[in-house]
Amino acid sequence: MGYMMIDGRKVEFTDERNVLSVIRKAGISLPTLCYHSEVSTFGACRLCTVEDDRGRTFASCSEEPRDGMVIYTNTGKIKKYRKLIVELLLAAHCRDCTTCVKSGECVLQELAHRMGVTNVRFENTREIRPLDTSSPSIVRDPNKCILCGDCVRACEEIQGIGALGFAFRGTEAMVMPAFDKPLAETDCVNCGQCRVYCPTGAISIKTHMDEVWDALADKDTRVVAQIAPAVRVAVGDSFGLTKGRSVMGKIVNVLHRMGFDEVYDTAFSADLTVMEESEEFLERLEQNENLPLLTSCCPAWVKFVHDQYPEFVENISSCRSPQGMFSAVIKEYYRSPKNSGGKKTIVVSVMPCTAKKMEAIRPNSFTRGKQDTDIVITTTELIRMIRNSGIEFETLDPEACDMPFGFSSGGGMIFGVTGGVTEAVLRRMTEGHSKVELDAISECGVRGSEGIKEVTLPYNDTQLNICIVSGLANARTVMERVRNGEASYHLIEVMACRRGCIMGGGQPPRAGDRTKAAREKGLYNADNVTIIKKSDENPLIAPLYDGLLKGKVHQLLHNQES
Ligand code: HC1
Ligand code: SF4
Repeated sequence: MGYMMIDGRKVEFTDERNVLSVIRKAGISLPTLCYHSEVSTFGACRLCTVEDDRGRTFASCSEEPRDGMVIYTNTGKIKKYRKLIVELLLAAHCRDCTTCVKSGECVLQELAHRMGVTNVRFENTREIRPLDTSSPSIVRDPNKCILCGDCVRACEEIQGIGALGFAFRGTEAMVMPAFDKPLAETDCVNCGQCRVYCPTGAISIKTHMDEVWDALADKDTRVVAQIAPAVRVAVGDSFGLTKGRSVMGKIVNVLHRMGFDEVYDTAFSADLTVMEESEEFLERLEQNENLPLLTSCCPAWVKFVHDQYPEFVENISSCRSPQGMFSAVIKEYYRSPKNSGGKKTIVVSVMPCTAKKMEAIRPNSFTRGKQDTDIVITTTELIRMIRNSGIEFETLDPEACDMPFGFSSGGGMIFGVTGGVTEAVLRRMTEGHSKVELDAISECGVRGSEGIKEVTLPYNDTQLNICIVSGLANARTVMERVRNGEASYHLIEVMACRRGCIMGGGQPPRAGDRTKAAREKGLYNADNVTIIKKSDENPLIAPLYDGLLKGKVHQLLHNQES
């Protein structure tokens, strides 16, 4: 512990990793473009520069706090310096701000405003480069890149992929995939974390909002929505509502008003996933085959296994993800003329995830050779569509989902947070459903935001070893141990994004620790207030198996051989 003087006030520090963190703790929001507490410090943008009592200026992100330091954060010299940095960045940046997809959310735009940069004196001499639209999930616009390296470090350090890197030097420097390959031809898993970290419009979501509006405008089309668990806790704060609180009822209402014919909750099909995955898990345990079972809900993780650990492909659960199962069930239901009313059916899936756009077009997730999920939009696109519609979201009353698939258990809802799939599967595998039994599961180590969690618990006469992972760099650590025989598990749950889908690549970015915790709490609270917690006790599930799914379980709920 020590003390430093910041702008004339005494501030205590303990284990803060740099002066910048101490300054922020003191309630001063120093600007940064390249600093993120979860990745390594790059120190390139210099916007966090401060001055000490001897007139020395330095980047506060790269300096350790020392007892007795005297720091000034807003001297005239520093203000001028920061303004010049922003002006120079703007000079080398495409300035189509009014039409940029990131307009209103761009950190560079916000800083220009904050620093009072109203004029750029320098000409942009950088060559105009083509956009990379090869990925089904994200778009790279090199003309908007400010070389902060945030995407490079997110991809390398958090995801362990390294699909992006720096090329060339000096004024020629650029961020791009190796050999300037299109992103779709690299090991990119479409997770969108680079887009979450990118402060400008250089990496953005490949959007599909126009396709949804077109479908809604077509009178001969039935447009059905499914909404993923993690979406409901990441929309409210964009409309001034409490961070992290579930606004599922309002989302259902706004989609109905926009013209969706039916609105469903993907947590319903997460219940189906629990049924199928638990059965598959018990079968594999009994036959001692293809263990560890690797979860299959997260498409970025599934691609990661195919690309990096092909010898474990057989271990991946054959279950479709809840998105895939639901779309197949919806399409099957509306195939019957009685249900379709003579209209063609389009399924729109609202996801926190950019990789779900890739999953939707993966041929082994099709039914009878046809794509089931027609359009995937992310939470960010949903928010834009709500704004576009002009509907005052914050004033809407909640509405319930539609029938016949309108009820989900709490187990289905917690899929959106790391450990949720495992917890729901354990609930299914446990006989009772009393509070004592359910609390014992939630307290066995499945919950919490750590990137790697290990749980050991007795099941019949076996000790089950389960590993729960979020973040693909963590997944690599675990898979290396498994490959080398240093660790052995019966089940490995992986979500590619740290903390799970609540922090997916399609969620509104710039979520700080408070937002992350609030989203997590929001999903657990949604579970808390649901009477039925176990997927197998969802009253709509048994009739579905006895009816629409009869004889078609494999065809509709499992991936086809590819
Ligand atoms: Fe997820 Fe899933 S939890 S993958 O994180 O299994 O995207 O929310 O919809 O499909 O249910 C995402 C979230 C989501 C699926 C479910
Ligand atoms: Fe890397 Fe994910 Fe971005 Fe692809 S989408 S470049 S894997 S961070």
